[in-house]
Order: sequence, then structure tokens, then C-alpha cells
Amino acid sequence: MASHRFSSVSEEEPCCDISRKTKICLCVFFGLLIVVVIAVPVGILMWPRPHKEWKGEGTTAHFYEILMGRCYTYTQIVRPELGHKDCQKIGKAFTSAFLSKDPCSSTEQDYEPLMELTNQAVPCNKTLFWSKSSQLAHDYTRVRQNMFTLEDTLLGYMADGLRWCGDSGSSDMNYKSCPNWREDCSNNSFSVFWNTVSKRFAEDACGVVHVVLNGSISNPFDERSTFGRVEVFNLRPEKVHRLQAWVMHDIGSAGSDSCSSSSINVLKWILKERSIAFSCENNYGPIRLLQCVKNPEHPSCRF
Ligand code: 2NF
Repeated sequence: MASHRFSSVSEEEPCCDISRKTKICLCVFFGLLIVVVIAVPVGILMWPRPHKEWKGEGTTAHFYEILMGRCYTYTQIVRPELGHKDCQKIGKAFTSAFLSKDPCSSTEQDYEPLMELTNQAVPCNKTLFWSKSSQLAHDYTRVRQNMFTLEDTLLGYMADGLRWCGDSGSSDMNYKSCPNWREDCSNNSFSVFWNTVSKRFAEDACGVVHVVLNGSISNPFDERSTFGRVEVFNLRPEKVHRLQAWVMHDIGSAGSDSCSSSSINVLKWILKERSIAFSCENNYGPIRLLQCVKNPEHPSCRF
């Protein structure tokens, strides 16, 4: 009996040893399997991927902080009469329009929530468009404070001079490079933004609207510019009575009758087709005065 018990134990022990080893082996195997099947793909997904490289300049450093600072400056100091605007919400809507998205597949809809938060009425007869004349147009509205360029409205003021883009594979902004609208893609988050806000700015305009054009270049009216592509075609004939163009020449530059040039004739023709009256003036006096403030000694500034 005793010998039988002894022999049964000695027969069982190797068996128990094998099963323990097998268990350990199985544990190690399944552990490794979990690592391979779950942890490795998760790790790959979570690993910060380098942003794609584009030909344009990257997002402006401190983009969000600048945006917020400008929003508060505009609503509290520049135009407090605009009333309450939620700058926190506006900032979130702005970044949500382009973060974690392909910067070459931006759409007007991406900016829709931002547009809704920043609606702003510009009084009739006070809209001023510009093309190739940014400095001069803004010098003018700085002194004629009741006139508005797009950059004198909240959203234009916030975004002017900044650059931004995101990436579909990351929730960060791309500070290294962003798509260039000529070399990478036209539907980039930056261009789509300006097209969208320029379209709304033109749609909202009423009465007599104005544009400052650059008479010192060969085509003061450029059909490929935002003014020529977007703004002119989004004016509403039922509420815009006339477009007044001021074609300005640089102080000292030759030629002074750009209003009769072929490029201005194209603008005149487009407006006629759209049933909007057009008038044009070379070197509009009040803006000429501002040019002369910067060049007081020039002979053409001796009034
Ligand atoms: O940066 C701005 N503040 C801005 C940009 C684009 C459009 C303002 N706008 C609005 C303004 F309200 C003006 O009424 O459009 C009008 C001026 O635009 P424009 O294209 O007629 O005038 P330009 O002097 O030719 O261009 C102004 C700036 O916009 C850039 C261009 O390189 C320049 O820096 N720009 C023009 N088209 C595009 C585009 N499709 C563009 N940038 C990106 N994508």
C-alpha cells in the first residue's frame, strides 16, 4: 500500500512540473501577444508623427494668444460699441475650424461656427475694399474711423497678418510650414478663411461701396485677386447702389489716368453685367493727402 502511494506521488510530480512550466510559457506567450496586438499599434498611433512639410510659412508663433489678445482689444478698446462677444468661444471656433484636419481640404463649412459668433454690421456707405493697396487703405480708415476695411471688423482684425494650419494626423498646429496657395493647394485653411470672410464682407455691404486700387501697377483691377474673384461677385445688386473706385498712384510715379485703363474697363463691364453702377476717380484727394504726409517735400505734394 505504502509502496503504491510512494509510486503514485513520484509519478504525479513530473506531470505537475510540466503543467506549471506550460502555464508560465502560456502566460509569457499571451503577454507577448497582447503587447504585439494591442500595445504596439496603440504606441504607433500615439507616437507624435512629424507634420507634413509644405512650401509656405508655418503657423505664427503664439497664434492662439495673439488671437485672444486681439479679440479682447477689439471688443473692449477699439469698438466697445460692438457689444458682448465671447472671445473664448470665438478662439475655440477658430482653432476647431482647422486643427486635426487636412490643411489642403479646408471648406467654408469649417469656418461656419466662427462666422456665426462674429457677425458684425457695417453701416451702409462705409465699406472699403482694397486690392494691392493694403497700407494706403488702412492709413485711410485709421483717420476716417467711420469707414471699415475687412481688417477693421472683428474677424479681419484678429486674423490680419497671421498664418495658421493644422494636420490630419495631429491635434497641434503646424509651426514649421503651411500650404502655399500657389504651390501646394488652393483650398488651404488660410486661403479658405480669407475667401469666406471676404465673401461675407461683400454680401453684407450696402449703399455706395468703395475700393482703393493701385494705379502704379499694370493691372489695378486683378481678376485673380480676392477683390476680383470673390468680393466683386458677392456684392448684392439689390442693396449696393454703386461701386466707387479710387485708383491711387504712388507719389512720383508716372501716369495718372488709370481709370480709363483696360483693367478698370473689365471691372466696369463686370459691374454693368451685375446691374451695379460704377464710378472711378484717380488720386482721390483725401487719400492723396495721406500719401503727401509721408512725402511732404515732393513737388506733386505742393498744393
Ligand atoms: O490678409 C488679409 N488681410 C487679406 C487676405 C486676403 C483677402 C484680406 N483680404 C480681403 C481684403 F478685405 C480686401 O478687400 O480681400 C481684399 C484684398 O485681397 P486681394 O487679393 O484683392 O488683394 P491683394 O493685395 O492681391 O492680396 C492681399 C493679400 O492676400 C493674399 C496676398 O498674397 C496678399 O498678401 N492673397 C490673395 N489671394 C490669396 C489666396 N487665394 C491670398 N492669400 C492666400 N490665398
